[in-house]
Amino acid sequence: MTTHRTAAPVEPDLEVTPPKSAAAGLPAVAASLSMAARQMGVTRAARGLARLNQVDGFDCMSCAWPDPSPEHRHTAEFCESGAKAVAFEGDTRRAGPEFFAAHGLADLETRTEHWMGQQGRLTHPMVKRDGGTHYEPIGWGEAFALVAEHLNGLRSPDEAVFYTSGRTSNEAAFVYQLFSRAYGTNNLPDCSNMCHESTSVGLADTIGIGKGSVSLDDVHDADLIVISGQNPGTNHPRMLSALEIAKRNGAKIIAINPLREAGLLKFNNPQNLSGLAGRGTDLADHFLQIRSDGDLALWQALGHLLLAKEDANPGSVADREFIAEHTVGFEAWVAHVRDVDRDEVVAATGLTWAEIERAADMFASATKIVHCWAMGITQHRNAVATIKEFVNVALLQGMIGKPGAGLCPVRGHSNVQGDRTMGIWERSPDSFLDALGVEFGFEPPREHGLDAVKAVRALRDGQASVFVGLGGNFVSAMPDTEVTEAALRSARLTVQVSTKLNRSHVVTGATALILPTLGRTERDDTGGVAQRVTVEDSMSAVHASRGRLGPASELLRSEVDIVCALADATLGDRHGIPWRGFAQDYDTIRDRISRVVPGCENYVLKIRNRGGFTLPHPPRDSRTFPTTRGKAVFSVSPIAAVQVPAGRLILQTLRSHDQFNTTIYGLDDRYRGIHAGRRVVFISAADLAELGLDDGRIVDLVSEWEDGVTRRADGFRLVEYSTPKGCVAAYYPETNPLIPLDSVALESNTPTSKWVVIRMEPATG
Ligand SMILES: Nc1nc2c(c(=O)[nH]1)N[C@H]1C(S)=C(S)[C@@H](COP(=O)(O)OP(=O)(O)OC[C@H]3O[C@@H](n4cnc5c(=O)[nH]c(N)nc54)[C@H](O)[C@@H]3O)O[C@H]1N2
Ligand SMILES: Nc1nc2c(c(=O)[nH]1)N[C@H]1C(S)=C(S)[C@@H](COP(=O)(O)OP(=O)(O)OC[C@H]3O[C@@H](n4cnc5c(=O)[nH]c(N)nc54)[C@H](O)[C@@H]3O)O[C@H]1N2
Ligand SMILES: [Mo]
Repeated sequence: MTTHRTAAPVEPDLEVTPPKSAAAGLPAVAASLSMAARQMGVTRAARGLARLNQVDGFDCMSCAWPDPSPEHRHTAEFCESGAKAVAFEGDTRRAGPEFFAAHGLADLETRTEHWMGQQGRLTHPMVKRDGGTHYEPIGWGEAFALVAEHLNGLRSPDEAVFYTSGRTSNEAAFVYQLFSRAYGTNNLPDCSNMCHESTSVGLADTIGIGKGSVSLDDVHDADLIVISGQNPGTNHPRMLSALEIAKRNGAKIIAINPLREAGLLKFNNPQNLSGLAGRGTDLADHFLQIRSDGDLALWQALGHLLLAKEDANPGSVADREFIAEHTVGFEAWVAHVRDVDRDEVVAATGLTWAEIERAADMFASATKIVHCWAMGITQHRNAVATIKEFVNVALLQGMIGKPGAGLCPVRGHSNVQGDRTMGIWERSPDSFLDALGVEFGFEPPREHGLDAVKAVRALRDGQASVFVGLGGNFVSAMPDTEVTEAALRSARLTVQVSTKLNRSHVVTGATALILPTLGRTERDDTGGVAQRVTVEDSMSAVHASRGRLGPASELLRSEVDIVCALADATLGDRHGIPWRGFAQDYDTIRDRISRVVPGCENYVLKIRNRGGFTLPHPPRDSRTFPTTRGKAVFSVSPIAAVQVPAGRLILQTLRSHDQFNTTIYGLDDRYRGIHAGRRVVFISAADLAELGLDDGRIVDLVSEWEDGVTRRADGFRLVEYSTPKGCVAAYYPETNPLIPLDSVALESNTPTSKWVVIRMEPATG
């Protein structure tokens, strides 16, 4: 039996206070301004924040929540998280050649993500040569040639992996996927594979398009908003403003979550006086404190109860006309949910039947329902089935393609949805590849490429040997840290296009490159003209983004420029693609996008509109469902509750209030009452009693998996917290070593970051 173990840094100042029951308000304003001013200096911070999410400014990189229409924007259209993201990028410190001379890889390996993020912006292209102990400076030209030499030396293009994180602009994403396919591979994994892939799969199968069906106005106008598996107070704070408007318009909110997150309970809007004074808006009218992964059972029970109401009073709940005209599979679904076993539902959800009935009553009396969800749903083994169940209930009530109603998966990275639209997808459909081939005169590869999990396996097994990361922090974001790290170390070349130092620069292939890039806040004068880029938000709205701050170093190049230079060095004039021309004028890329990407016709002109344009979405626009059957599909899924062995707990891994994914801004989680530390496990009083453990005890976490490997993460402090019995929570990425690479969601292959079976042992350290 193998054991994987991670070291446990000590956190002597860790302090725990009671959790908060409201989000935002004055502390949020203070926190955002102080971090910005500290890292950027006061003037630069003021200039940066003033341009955030404004019509002629840059798009906030902290999440994909949409901006209000131009006439409804505040002068300060940002939140605490956005301000932190701007401050982190606007850092006045620099990690240049002297830094890397002073810190060899052996030293950097011992550092935390928090420390690495505090070393400042990357300024120079750097190389770690085969056998080298340090990164050293390298010229841009030599760096590009080095990548080209490796790529052109591979036996097959499929031995290269081109990863993308969701911050990349549409233009950079488009040329990147073009480069990968012109080179010869569909190996285009992205952060979506770890994030909303289950949504994309579940929605594409049932409504024919893997994107949400609402606009911001729909959220404002809904009379019931359901929020499943999401912590908006921390991860999408601007969503709270939309919820506040909806509440004022009379909406009710149901929140479904194992944790009573502050941002689901109450919002003190810092943009208005009553919010600042702490007299905020109550949010959830009904809170369902569900057990981990109980959602599939819950939604089948809701379907069951709604059908019973419909039987008792025909026409009161079901939208018969919609069902008849636009859907298939209704009868089979009805037969399935009629039989739902109450005891099974109660056991799987941990809720009382009365609580579920109350929720069903709220559904039955609502006429416009918006349903939002995020990682608490997508990162489970049964995620795709759960999302299909969301669709079933929405179809029953005809809640797709009508004002004030619809499905609202809330995306994470600010342009993760746009990247997918631009072809960052290991399984792009033939229609997209056909259009690409016609536009550029070559035959794109057709075989599906590697997703994120398969990419790690391919590297591990020696089937891939070059890894290029366009942003992100693949090593820390992926599960099974030890396996992922060994996989990356076995590569011949790893390349990271980045703004700041992270673990993926330290865990490298034999040769490694850091290619430093402009961030979204910075002026991009590539080709001697002021360039702008475009992005797409969670509601399919596309708009321009333009940075104004001076670049962190004169050596920085834009992502578009870097990708085009890599392609030019690797492919030269193979296929006659004008890489250099693309980098000189991004309008020439947009012109190509307009002919390849559906819905982007006249792209150059459309993005010049104030506020941009919205991509077509057939179910939303005309109740047309482009599935293989030509209609929306009801699906039947068995409730597959997993039995957890005695003494074991289900661990979910989530974000603190002071982090952006693997970027750790600070060591506090204000709303949950954690200060100066991150190695904590939230656990119920009932579990503490049953396990004979006390709040404050330090334990080691051990996960067990069918491969016989024991995975460990040591030294976590127990924190008694309101969470269902059997369900515990801890932060990512510290807990990623516990998640087996093969523990993935069915169909979407997304790592089950919210479902890890663990046991606890008294700390050994
Ligand atoms: N400030 C900040 N903003 C961010 C990010 C960030 O790290 N920091 N990350 C961005 C990215 S990439 C993403 S994807 C989003 C992530 O946004 P979220 O999805 O809000 O992020 P998580 O912290 O993973 O929170 C998951 C939530 O799901 C709940 N949950 C866990 N398991 C279950 C379950 O089985 N059922 C239900 N119903 N709920 C469950 C958890 O208690 C938690 O409240 O945020 C984006 N925005
Ligand atoms: N256990 C566990 N694991 C998870 C999750 C979880 O909930 N639990 N969530 C998953 C999710 S939802 C996601 S989306 C992934 C995130 O996976 P990634 O997107 O790969 O990771 P990030 O931490 O967002 O990447 C941060 C790095 O991006 C770089 N960067 C920042 N801005 C820019 C830019 O403008 N350009 C470029 N080129 N680089 C930039 C910086 O160097 C920074 O260090 O993690 C996943 N992993
Ligand atoms: Mo994400």
